[in-house]
Amino acid sequence: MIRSRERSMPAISAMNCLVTGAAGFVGSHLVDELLQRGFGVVGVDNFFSGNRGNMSAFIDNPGFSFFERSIAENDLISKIKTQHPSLQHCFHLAAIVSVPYSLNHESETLAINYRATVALLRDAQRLGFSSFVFAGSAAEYGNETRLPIREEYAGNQTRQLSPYGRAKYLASGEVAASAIGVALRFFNIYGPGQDPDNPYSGVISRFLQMAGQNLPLTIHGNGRQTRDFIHVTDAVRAYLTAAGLDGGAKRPPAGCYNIGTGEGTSIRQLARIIRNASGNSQPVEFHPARPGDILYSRADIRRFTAITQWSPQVTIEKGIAFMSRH
Ligand code: UD2
Repeated sequence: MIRSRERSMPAISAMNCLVTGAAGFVGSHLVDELLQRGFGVVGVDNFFSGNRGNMSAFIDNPGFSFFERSIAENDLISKIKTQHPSLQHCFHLAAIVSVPYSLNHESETLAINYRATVALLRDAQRLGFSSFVFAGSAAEYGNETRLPIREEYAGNQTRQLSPYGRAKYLASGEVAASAIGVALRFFNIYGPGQDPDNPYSGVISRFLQMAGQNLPLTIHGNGRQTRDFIHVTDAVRAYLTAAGLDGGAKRPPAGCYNIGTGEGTSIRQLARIIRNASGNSQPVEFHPARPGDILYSRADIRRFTAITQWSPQVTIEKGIAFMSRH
C-alpha cells in the first residue's frame, strides 16, 4: 500500500507530470506513486476540499513542486509550463467533488467541473502535452439499471442525478473526443486517507470510523444496495496506465473507460466484512434509505482491461483488512 511501503527513491526525472487536485484523497495518492516511480510532479490545488495534510508525505520531496491555484485561472498551464517546460502529462482530478454541494451550486459546478476542464484540455493540447487523463465518474450514468454498466450507456439522453454528474459527463465527452484525452469513469474509490468526517466521503471510511469506536454500523435502507468498490492503489495504477506510464502496460487510445472491479458488494456484505476485520461486536442499525440513492452499481471494465494490461488487484476483503490494521 502506498503510504506504508518503504522503497528506495529512484533518481527524479524532470518535472513531466502535472496533477490537479494534488491535495485531495486520490490526487495525493497519485502524486505519491508518481514520485516513487521517479517522475517529477507539479501539483496544483486551491484547498477547496483538499488539504495540506494529505501532501505531508511528499511536500518536501525535491521532485515535487506545488502551486496553490484554482484550475479556473486563465492560462494556468501555460504559466506553470514557463517554469517547468518539460511537463507533458496532465492528470486532471481537481473538481467540486460533493454531489450535494453541486445540487445547490449548479452554475459553479458547471464552471469548474466542465468549462474549466475544457479550458485546461485546450491549453494542454496547444502546449503539446502527450496525455490528458481526466477523473470522470460513475455519476455520469445517472440511475442506470442495466448491469454491469457499460461506457456506451451514458449518452445525451441520460439524466444524471446532479449537476456534478452532468458536468462530469460533459467534460468526459470533450476529453474523450480530443486526440490526447482519456476519461476514466471511476466507481466508488476507497482507501487510506479518505476523510470519514466528511458525510459525503463514502461508506467505507464512515463504517471504519464507527467500527473503530465500537459503535453500531448504520445501514441506510435494507442494505441490499450494491456498489463497485475500487481500492485507491488500483485507481492510481489506472491513471498511470491511461497516460502510458505504467511500465509495459499498453496505453489506451483516447476515449472513456470505466474503472472499477466489475464486482458488486452489498452494504450488508460490506458491514459484515468490516465487523469481522475490526472485531466490532455491535449489531448493525438500520436507518431510512438516503433520498436519491441509486440501488445497484457495478462497472463493466472490459473496455479498459481488454486494451491495457491493467486489472484490479485489491479485493474488498484485502483492502479493508489493511485499512482496519492502520
Ligand atoms: C456517493 C456520491 C458519489 C461519491 C461517493 C463517495 C451521490 C449521489 N453520490 O455515492 O458522488 O461522492 O458517494 O464514494 O451522493 N450508506 C450506509 N450507511 C452510511 C453511509 C452510506 O448505508 O453510513 C449507504 C448509502 O446509503 C449508499 C451506499 O452506502 O447506498 C454507498 O454510499 P456512498 O456515499 O459511499 O456512495 P454512493 O455510491 O452512494
